[in-house]
Amino acid sequence: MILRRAHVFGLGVTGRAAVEWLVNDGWTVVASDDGDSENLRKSATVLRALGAEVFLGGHNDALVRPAGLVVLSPGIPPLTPAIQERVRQGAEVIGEIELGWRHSKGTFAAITGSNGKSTTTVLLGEIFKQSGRPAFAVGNIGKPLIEIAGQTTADSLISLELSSYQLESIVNFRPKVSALLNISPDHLERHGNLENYGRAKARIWENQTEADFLVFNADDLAVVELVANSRATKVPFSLAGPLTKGGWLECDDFVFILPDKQSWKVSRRTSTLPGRHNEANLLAAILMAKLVGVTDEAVIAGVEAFKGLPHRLEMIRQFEGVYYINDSKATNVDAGKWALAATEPPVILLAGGRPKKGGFKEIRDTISGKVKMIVTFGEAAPEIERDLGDLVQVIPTTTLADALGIAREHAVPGDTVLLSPLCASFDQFNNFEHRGEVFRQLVTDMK
Ligand code: UMA
Ligand code: ADP
Repeated sequence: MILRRAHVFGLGVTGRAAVEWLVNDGWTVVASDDGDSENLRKSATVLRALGAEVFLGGHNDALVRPAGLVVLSPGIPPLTPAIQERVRQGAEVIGEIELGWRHSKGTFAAITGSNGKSTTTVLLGEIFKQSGRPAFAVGNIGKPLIEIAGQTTADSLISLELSSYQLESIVNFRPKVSALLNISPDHLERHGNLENYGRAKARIWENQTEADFLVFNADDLAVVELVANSRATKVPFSLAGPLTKGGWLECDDFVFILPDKQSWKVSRRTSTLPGRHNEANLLAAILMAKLVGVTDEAVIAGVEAFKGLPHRLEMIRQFEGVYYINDSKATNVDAGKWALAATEPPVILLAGGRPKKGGFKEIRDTISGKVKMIVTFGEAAPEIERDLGDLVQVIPTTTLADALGIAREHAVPGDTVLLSPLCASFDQFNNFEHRGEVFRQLVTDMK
């Protein structure tokens, strides 16, 4: 018999939601976190009041408490020694997604990829909402699945964003429809190499059968290779040209042929989302909606209603003839490439932050002819200059405010100043939202 005792690792957004759910479900809960900040202490007080036992500053003290179930936060790698100790003790180790899945009802549409996940997840959530059925958009976008598990019913539609971290700790998770949008290098610090990263992403269809669907990007060779081994019914999408089935763009229409041979067209103009990359996101979301039986009317209403997320190619302001765009969510090189492709030249690119493994050379082709200057900030400044400095003028600065100041000095009417940092934000900001908010404020305050 599994002891009704659980150990939750990590007390961020995920851990807190998991502790709350477990306590309410009658479990005896111990929780631990390596950190010991003011915020964590506040969370610990709240969770202790609910009845959980909480340890900060390390996991070891919690390990002496018995636990049959371990629930991981996505940021904690499963090979962490304390978790391996729990495995040795005989505990079942699962991530919060698996916990949420086991205790939810309804139909799951799960989305992964290196870029476009949040946009596609929220867009699909909007379409689901228009269907009139109980609809949710959750997961890596910032809302743990377990938080809404208790509200789901058999007719619920759940749009779920999944990161490679979250997929590492699933067990039986099986969505009705999964989607792999693209694969480009990201999170190699955690996964070691691109192959392991791809393998983690591929777990999204691990438990699917032919009765389920896998929507995938047929233009992305790494994706095509990965999906070859899936048992699910495969439904491709492409921006490159017509397919025999799936979804593609033809002139100004999205065209769909579903596995049941049903075909359908939607005008590209139904959506105001900018750029080619968003056409891929639209194809994926519409296919997923159709595959779970959402009506054409609800799809169109959802696509029309969705105006994009903040920090993704978000136009902040036109000032003195110069456009200022916030794409703070571009935390890797591939996202920046697509952002540049969607932006009218000449562009002054603001890039920097904490660099990821792999360097910046991948963006060279997109820089040429489009970017008139790069202004760098944060830790990545020297690496960006090394990889791109021969192509275009690179001006190093320290902070985002400095970088914006320099960009403004050099911008002339018709230019676009694009914050698409190509890097993580953690050297100078709490997260990409914080970086984007700071940029928005700086731009809004310009006089
Ligand atoms: N911690 C440890 N030991 C460790 C690592 C972390 O104790 O070795 C503790 C930290 O001290 C912290 C807590 O774990 O208190 C944080 O847990 P977490 O990193 O899992 O973060 P959460 O707040 O639970 O947020 C997570 C996702 N974060 C990560 O995957 C890093 C959020 O995605 C997600 O929105 C949220 O769950 C809800 O599902 C963020 C993200 O950056 C936005 N994701 C990456 C991405 O999109 O690229 C994958
Ligand atoms: P994710 O949740 O995967 O990080 P987002 O929808 O938040 O994806 O978008 C992140 C960044 O990637 C944005 O800066 C955006 O410009 C870019 N982007 C969005 N969709 C795609 C796509 N399909 N392919 C490549 N880049 C994309």
